Amino acid sequence: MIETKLGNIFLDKCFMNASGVYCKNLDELLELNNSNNVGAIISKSCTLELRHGNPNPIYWDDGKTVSINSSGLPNHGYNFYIDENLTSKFTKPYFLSISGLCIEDNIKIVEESIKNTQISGIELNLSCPNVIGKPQIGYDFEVMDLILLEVNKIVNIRKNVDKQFNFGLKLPPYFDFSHFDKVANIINKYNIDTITCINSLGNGLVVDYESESVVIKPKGGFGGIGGTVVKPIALANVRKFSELTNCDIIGCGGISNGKDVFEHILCGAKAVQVGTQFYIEGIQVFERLENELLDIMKEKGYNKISDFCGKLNIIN
Ligand code: RRO
Repeated sequence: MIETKLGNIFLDKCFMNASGVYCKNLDELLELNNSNNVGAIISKSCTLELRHGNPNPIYWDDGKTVSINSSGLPNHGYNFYIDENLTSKFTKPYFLSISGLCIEDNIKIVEESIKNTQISGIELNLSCPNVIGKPQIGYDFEVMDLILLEVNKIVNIRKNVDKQFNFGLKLPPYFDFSHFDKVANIINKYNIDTITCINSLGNGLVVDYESESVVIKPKGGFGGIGGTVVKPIALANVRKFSELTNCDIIGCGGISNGKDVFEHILCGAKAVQVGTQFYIEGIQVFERLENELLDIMKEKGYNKISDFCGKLNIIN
């Protein structure tokens, strides 16, 4: 009922974790792999070398509506995530999220990761908001074009022998039609299979009224915003990129119940990733979301995702 395809890769369920949430360590990745309700798994964004990330506290949420994080890209270094001793343990499609600190790092990580035939694809993260001194690539269109040109060449080496390999991007949220057009025009020059919309809304600020203080430590309290508050922005990005590109869209942002999943798919998402609500609720969230989505589909008379994917009604 809720199987889907991303590029040429089949997912028996349309649910994934959002990169960053419970996917840094082996036990976390295995828990995702062993869930009956998750269709594919993705790693924490990785860099060339191990990173400890920013000083605590790096995360805060209000239990549902808003989260803020400034994790600062903590990860074990890319070698950990492409090691065959790790990847051989996975029975689901496994995507490597890559967030190199410079173009050369991204190229090196992509070059090495395409050698591992157990990896189903990469999600190039162009939208980490939390590394001090490193602006989000997704907001610098010239650099974005340059990186995609180089990475696309390398990924094509693998794609030429393996049609099942996915090249995906994770984008920041855009807010202006001219930016949607510019980014889509860049993406359409390359052989990109998926776009994940959206990463957290960069550099928000949450204030604790009682203590008159920020709620996280790094960068004076600024961080990436997630939670249900970002859903309308996520839906707009899903919708726009599904209209402007031929990529399969992975919806991410503001999903806490089956209705949110349904809306993402209605706007054009072929799969969804769950971040804040996964962090709050743990692995059980995927079973609940699946049951809630199935109830909605039954009520509306839909048998499969393609029955309503992208079929948002417009008022004439
Ligand atoms: O690690 C982080 O601080 C982080 C990353 Br890489 C990202 O892509 N998005 C986010 O909200 N946090």
